[in-house]
Amino acid sequence: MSQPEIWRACVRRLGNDAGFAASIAKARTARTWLFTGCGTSFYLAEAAAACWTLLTGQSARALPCSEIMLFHHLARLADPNFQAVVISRSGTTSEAVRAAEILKQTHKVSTLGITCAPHSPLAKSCDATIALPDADERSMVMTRSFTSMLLALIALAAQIADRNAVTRAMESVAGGLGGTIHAWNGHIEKFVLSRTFDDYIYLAQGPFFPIAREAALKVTEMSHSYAQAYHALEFRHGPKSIVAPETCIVFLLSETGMAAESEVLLEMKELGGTIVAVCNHATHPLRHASDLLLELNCPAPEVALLAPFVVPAQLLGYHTGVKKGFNPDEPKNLTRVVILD
Ligand code: F1P
Repeated sequence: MSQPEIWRACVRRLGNDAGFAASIAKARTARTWLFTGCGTSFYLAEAAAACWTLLTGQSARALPCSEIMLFHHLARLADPNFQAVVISRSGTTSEAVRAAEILKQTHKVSTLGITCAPHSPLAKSCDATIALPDADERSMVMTRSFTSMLLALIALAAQIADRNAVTRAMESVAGGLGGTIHAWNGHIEKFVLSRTFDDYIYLAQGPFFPIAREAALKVTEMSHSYAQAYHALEFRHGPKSIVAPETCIVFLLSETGMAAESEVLLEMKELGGTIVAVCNHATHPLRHASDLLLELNCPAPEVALLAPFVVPAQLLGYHTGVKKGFNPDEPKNLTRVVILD
């Protein structure tokens, strides 16, 4: 619930952040980007890579840190003007620190760290680091740390690409979420208490697909439920066989793909699924077909919507976990950081 003000604080802090300034200078010469992290931070890497390409036109991709450790030839790290971004809330995840060291020492790749822990092993390993300590959370589960680090990377891409409308949007999405998060929380709590689901499906396209993957992970971590993410139009090609009233199907609707994604939504409603629609501006068919409609109504470029669009999943996971008698902040089998021997 603190995300609106934390986003404002983090975006304002970037203006005086030495790591941010160093990253802008570095980024002006880079041509190929690799974003990497683990778990939630890997999905953050995927979302950041998509935004990077959309905003700067440069080649950007994402890999889990483990792939840099185990299959670094597949990662094509020898491209000229190569820049790596290593993402880790704790800055101590073994795979993230090892990946940063392999990139820098073995492959001589320039490394930028993004973390909520300024004095962490990751910060020590990288050439430059953007640290957002205000965004850290006590919970084992990443919520505001995910969205704040994502917004910081979108702000960096916008600076490099001189996309001032996106830079300005960082404040407006904080205001947009601030104006609706309490209503969303109430609607989602009521929705969760009035229904029981066997399965949770998140559907999205383009830069929203990594957000769907993070959303599914939130529901799994916080409520010990099985959740999956697919590209919206891919869902027709087999996975839709699972659809039933006990299937909660959440659409994270882009503006670019709204028409095609809405067709899938209407088809899944016809199949009897329970439909949740997350969008910026709803159409009449969406209002009619959705069992729960969460509309942001924020005048912002599409890439600035990624952070607020993950918040409904955080709230759905939280209320579902509480309803099932779990502590959403301490998921079963999970530790706050994965440390390997
Ligand atoms: C990465 C991570 C989290 C996960 C859990 C264990 O942490 O895998 O994504 O939710 O907390 O650690 P970090 O490298 O971003 O600190």
